[in-house]
Amino acid sequence: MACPTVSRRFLFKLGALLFILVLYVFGAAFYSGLRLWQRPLTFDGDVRRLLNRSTWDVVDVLVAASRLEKTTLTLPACPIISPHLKGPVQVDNVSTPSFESLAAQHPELEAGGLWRPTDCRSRLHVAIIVPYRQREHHLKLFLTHMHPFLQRQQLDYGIYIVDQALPTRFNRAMLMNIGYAEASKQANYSCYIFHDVDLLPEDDRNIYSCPDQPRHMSVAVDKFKYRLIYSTLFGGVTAFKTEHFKLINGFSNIFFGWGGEDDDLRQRVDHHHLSVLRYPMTIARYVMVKHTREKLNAANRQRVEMLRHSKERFDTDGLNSLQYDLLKLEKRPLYTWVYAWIHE
Ligand SMILES: [Mn+2]
Repeated sequence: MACPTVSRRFLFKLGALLFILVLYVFGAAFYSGLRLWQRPLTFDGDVRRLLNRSTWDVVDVLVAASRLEKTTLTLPACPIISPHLKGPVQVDNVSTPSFESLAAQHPELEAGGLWRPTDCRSRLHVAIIVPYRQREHHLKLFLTHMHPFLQRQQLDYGIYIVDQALPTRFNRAMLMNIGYAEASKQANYSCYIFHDVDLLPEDDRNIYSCPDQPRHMSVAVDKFKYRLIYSTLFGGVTAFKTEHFKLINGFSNIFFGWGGEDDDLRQRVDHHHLSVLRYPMTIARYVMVKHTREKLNAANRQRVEMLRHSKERFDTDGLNSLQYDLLKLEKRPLYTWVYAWIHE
């Protein structure tokens, strides 16, 4: 008679335990804000973000992993060399489509100007950071050119336009830092490309990736007759692995107006015993869209003097001292708009 009683009690306990466990799992998933029923999850965004957390979020990870979009897990890795590359490409630096018509031409983009291949798993997760102010014409040319360019390279990428509010002087370097800070909150990028808005790459074999050392991308620019104007040049377009950008404490924040900040960045790279890679000049070619220098971007006359003391500031001036007011972050159809106020 004792036997069935014990086993019934045991079953009851087991049932209660299972019930609590199920409640726990669903509660955890609900509390963590996982809106599992709203959209398919992605490995890069959701699961990586969850993996960065700790404690009972392990449950979330398991739940999320089970809900992963089939495509992201079962897709084969993209080939090392994209089959869609064309080599030298025509650069259109004249036409001015409206943002609306441009957006209509790119239904493949996710809001915020994000994209990833659908037929293979990209090897590269790249944020393109573009400092910007009142250069609408340039921005249109840039977006027209860059989306197809980056897609041919089969990148998993996002374009971040970092717009400095008026009326302080333009601070290209600080906008780069802000772009890095904001983009890294959006996704776990492993590679950052810091890109002037007026430079358009002429050859898609110039892969927008981040190798084992920082890379200077804009080696040969038409404005400078496709010559490197000095050997340590590090302006225009540069590529950094996330860990390297952190290591050098990002850009300096104190260069207002034109010039100097790129040389300071180069000094940071050298100081940390990193080297600078470059693609061959035949590939790393760029068109620079013509423009005049804006009033609020006049040459910084102190830049030579400032550069003399760069080294003293590397540890205290950069990502770790970055201060700005984020006025707006908007996921527009063709790019993520980061609108920031900088104190001068
Ligand atoms: Mn320029």
